Amino acid sequence: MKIGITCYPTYGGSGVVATELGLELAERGHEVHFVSYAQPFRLDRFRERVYFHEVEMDPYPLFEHPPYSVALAAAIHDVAVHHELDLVHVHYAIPHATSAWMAREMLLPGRAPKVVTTLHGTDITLTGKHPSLHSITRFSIQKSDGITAVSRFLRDETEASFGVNGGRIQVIPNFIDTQRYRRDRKPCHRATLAPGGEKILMHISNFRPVKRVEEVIRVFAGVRSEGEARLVMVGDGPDRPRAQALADALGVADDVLFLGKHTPVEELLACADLFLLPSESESFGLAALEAMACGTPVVATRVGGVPEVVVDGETGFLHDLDDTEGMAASACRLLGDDGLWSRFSEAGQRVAREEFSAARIVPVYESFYETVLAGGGGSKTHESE
Ligand code: GMT
Repeated sequence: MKIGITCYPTYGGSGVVATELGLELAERGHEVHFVSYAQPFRLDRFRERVYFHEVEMDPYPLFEHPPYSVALAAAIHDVAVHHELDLVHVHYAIPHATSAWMAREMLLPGRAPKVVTTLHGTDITLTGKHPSLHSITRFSIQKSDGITAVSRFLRDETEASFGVNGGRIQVIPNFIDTQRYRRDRKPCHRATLAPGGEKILMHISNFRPVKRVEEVIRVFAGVRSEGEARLVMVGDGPDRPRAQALADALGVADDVLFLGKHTPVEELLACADLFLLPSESESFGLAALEAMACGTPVVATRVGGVPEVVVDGETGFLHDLDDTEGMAASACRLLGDDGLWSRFSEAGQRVAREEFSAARIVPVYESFYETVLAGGGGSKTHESE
């Protein structure tokens, strides 16, 4: 197949999944064309059958807000024509599903690629719900030839918030390359991250409010009050200064390392003892899956699709949103009991391997594409009017 992929190229789960999917599809013999405003950050070296098309934007002074959605539609259209794409797979509904719909409308039905939209999370739970975007988000999702969501939670949310028939949405969970994400990676950075042999807690995110990075610091302060430990914060975003200030205020700043954006994350996760994810909302929690694959147990909030990934009491512990003390207690329990920790670590690796490996999930996308190309996928031309 010839497949176009559009995603956000920046640090974030949907871009990671889109890029890894594209690379896996290319490995399996498909021709893959990424279309975005910048090179996706994990598209870091030459691969056979993989192409990148940058969306051109003319910074004309009249454009206080340059029309990216339209430029993207034109770029998808042009790539579809020149490379005879069979299908365009967009990740994150806004504005990608809208741009793909416009590109498809520009072509005659026989020459237009099918459009598959994967819903990732905040496009449904946050940004798409805003009154200014709700109707166009709904319309664009409905107009897709195929729709997937990364968890059952997100499928149900899409049905509830946008009135999209859940039967039209195929749940395809996120996946992981279990050859890359594993415990026994060398070299190990433990000695650098925790020179005194302390236990290592880790958090990775884009430090946006939904991730509650201050809660990460509070949970760590609870753990630190019980014994020696270090917290490694990976990523960057608007709440980083707040988290740093709180670490100072709680007297734990010397044991908190803010690394900033860092890839590959697997070499850090493989030497962590615990992963903290106290998000307010999380459609899936790819970072938790990455941690599990690296044998790092997870302490997280019981929100959204997280229970579909982290098995409570087996690969991690889940808590209510404001249960800071409970999360700290669970962390201490895991860190203080080597036998328990090993069981959780092994279970996490097994679940990642058996349920979320690329080898298992990528063929599900391929067969979904085939269904959509054969006219399935449940496209309803006028359903949204
Ligand atoms: O919120 C983020 O971290 C970024 C966002 C994205 O779209 O890039 O993440 C969402 O998609 C990820 C990949 O499917 C999921 O693992 C995250 O749970 C989801 N984030 C939220 O739902 C808040």
